[in-house]
Amino acid sequence: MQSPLRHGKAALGTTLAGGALAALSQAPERASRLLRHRYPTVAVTGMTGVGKTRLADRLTRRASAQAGDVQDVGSAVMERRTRRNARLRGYRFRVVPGENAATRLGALDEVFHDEPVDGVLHVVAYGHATPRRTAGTSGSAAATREEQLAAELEDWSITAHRVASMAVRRDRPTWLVVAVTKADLFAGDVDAAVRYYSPGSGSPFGDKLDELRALAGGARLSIDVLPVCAQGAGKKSAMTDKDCTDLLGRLELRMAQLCGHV
Ligand SMILES: Nc1nc2c(ncn2[C@@H]2O[C@H](COP(=O)(O)OP(=O)(O)O)[C@@H](O)[C@H]2O)c(=O)[nH]1
Ligand SMILES: [Mg+2]
Repeated sequence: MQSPLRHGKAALGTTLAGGALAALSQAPERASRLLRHRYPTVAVTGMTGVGKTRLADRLTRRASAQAGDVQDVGSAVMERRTRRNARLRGYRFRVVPGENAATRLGALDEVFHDEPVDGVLHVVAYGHATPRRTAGTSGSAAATREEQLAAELEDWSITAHRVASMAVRRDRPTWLVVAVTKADLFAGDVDAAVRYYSPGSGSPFGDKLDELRALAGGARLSIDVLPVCAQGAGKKSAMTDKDCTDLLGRLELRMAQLCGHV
């Protein structure tokens, strides 16, 4: 072995360089951990027309298109929205395109596998999804509420599978919030709607959630079901603007708790 004294200078140089390199290579890792802590990523899932874009826009305080402007329903690209607050905390939302989009599978891969999100906001509308306007089709494509509920269930089966495999792969818990939106359209039925989407309720959707929890393991996955309304309640609605704002506030508070922001 060579004497450390004789090569003192060189050895010192190497140590310094090594230390600096190590610090540099750790920096992105640390920065991404900090970013994840302050700006957790949230996948916004759900079938086309349930109100994902509108809800993500409300949650990020982004001015949204006016009610009735449905050109965007069924957007084919993954929409990215970031919410920031004054304390440098917020969320990075990833709105996954609904079932008709060719880009859906890639988007699902991205949020549940390639860059796994911290939490999932799954949007449902109690059978009130707005039908997508398909070019070249005339007349109403209105599906019955039963058909819509069946479609929501089918859509959820696919997403639930992805959520389960993400949850079992990671060491920290995943959260899922089922956002039952468009509550203004069923203002008198909100409790029944929340029950329908709740684990242990015995409903078809509840059964799927029970399956998911069994697959993922209860401690790895938290599930909340919250009613919400992302659009000013109409004149005919039994729900006021204030009711909607309150519901949105409850959803925001719960998400902040789940992300450790409060
Ligand atoms: N009444 C009511 N309509 C809503 C609500 N949220 C969204 N919508 C409407 O539902 C349609 C679909 O919403 P959008 O966010 O584009 O759905 P997405 O396809 O899931 O992104 C749009 O016409 C919205 O104006 C809501 O809370 N209440
Ligand atoms: Mg959309």
